[in-house]
Amino acid sequence: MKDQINELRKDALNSLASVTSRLELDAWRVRYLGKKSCLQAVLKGLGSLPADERKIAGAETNRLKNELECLLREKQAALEAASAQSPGQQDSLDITLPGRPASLGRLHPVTKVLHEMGVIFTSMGFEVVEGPEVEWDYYNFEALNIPKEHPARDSMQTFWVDMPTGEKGWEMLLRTHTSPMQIRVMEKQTPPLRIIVPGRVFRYEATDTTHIPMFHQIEGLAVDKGITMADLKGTLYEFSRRFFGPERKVRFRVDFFPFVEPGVDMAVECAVCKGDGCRLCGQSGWIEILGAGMVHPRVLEAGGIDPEEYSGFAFGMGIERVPLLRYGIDDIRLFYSSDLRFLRQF
Ligand code: 2NM
Repeated sequence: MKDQINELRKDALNSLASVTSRLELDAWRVRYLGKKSCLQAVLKGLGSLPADERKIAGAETNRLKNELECLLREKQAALEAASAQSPGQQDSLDITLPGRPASLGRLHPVTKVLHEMGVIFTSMGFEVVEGPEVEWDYYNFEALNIPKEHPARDSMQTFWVDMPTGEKGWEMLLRTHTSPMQIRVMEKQTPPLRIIVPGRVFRYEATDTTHIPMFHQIEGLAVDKGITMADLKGTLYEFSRRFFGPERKVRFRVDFFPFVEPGVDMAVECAVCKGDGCRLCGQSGWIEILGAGMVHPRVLEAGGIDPEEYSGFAFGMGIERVPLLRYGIDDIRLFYSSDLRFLRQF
C-alpha cells in the first residue's frame, strides 16, 4: 500500500512538472484529485485492509491528498503570475473576441469642398497649383494692381512679417488671397494656361460668427489668345451646375476688383427659399459665392504676358462660405474649434 502511494506521488509530481497552462492543470487535477482519480481508488481500497494497516494507509493517503492540493494551488498561482507578465500567452488571450473598432479620422468639411471643386475644375482642363503662404508685398498687392496707396489695401487687413533686413520694397506678409501664385505662374509659363490655386489665406480681423483670421480660397485663372467674358460665364455656369446642381439659377452682376476689368460677382439662387427671400440670403433670394472678371492688362503685364496678344479671365471664392451655406452652419468658428461633435457630422 505504501509503495502504491509513493508511486502515485512520484507520478503526480512528474506529470505536474510538465504542466504549462491552466487547461493542462485542470486535466491534471481531474486525473490526480478528481472523483475517478487513482487517489480515490486507493481510498476506496482501504476498506478491505486489516484495521491497523487501514489506519496507517488512510493517514498516508490523506497526506498525499493535502500535498497534491497544495501543489495545485501553487501551480495555479504560478501560471496566473506568468500570464499576467506576458498577456500574449495562449490561454490568457481569447482570439475569438471581436476586436475594438479602430477610430478612423475623416476629411475636414473644408478639405472635402476643396477636393470636390478640384475634381470639377481639373475635368475642365485646369491644373491645381499651390504657392507660399508667406509672400512678398509685390506679389500679394503690387503686381495685382494694388499699389501702396490703393484703398483696397484697407479692406485687406494684413499680417505683416518682420524681415531681418527691413529693406524698403521687400516687405513680407501672410498672403491675403491666393492670387500671388497666379502672378508667379504667369511669370514662369507661357499661355495657354489654366490653373486653380486652392489654399489658406490670412486677414488681420477680429473674430466673430462670420470672420476668422485664417480661411481658405480657391482662385482660377485662364489665359490664352481670344479669351472672352463668354468663356468666363461658360466655365462658371458649368461649375455651378456640377457643384450646386442643374436646377440652381446663376446671376452675374458688375462688381469691382482691382485686378480685373470688367469685374463681376456671381450669385446662385438661395437653396432655402428658392429665390423668394429669407433670413439666410438677406431677403434677396440670391447668395453671392464668387468674384471674377477679365484679368486687368496691368496684371497680365506684371506676369510678363502681352495684353495686346493675350487675354484671360480669373475668379476667386472663399471656401468656408460654401459648407456654411450648404449645411446651414451659423458660426464659422466651428470649423476650427476641433470639436469632434461638430466635425463628425460631415
Ligand atoms: C477674385 C475676384 C476676381 C483673381 C484675379 C487673379 C489674377 F491673379 F489672375 F489676377 N487671381 N484671382 C480674382 C478675380 C479673384 O476673388 C474674389
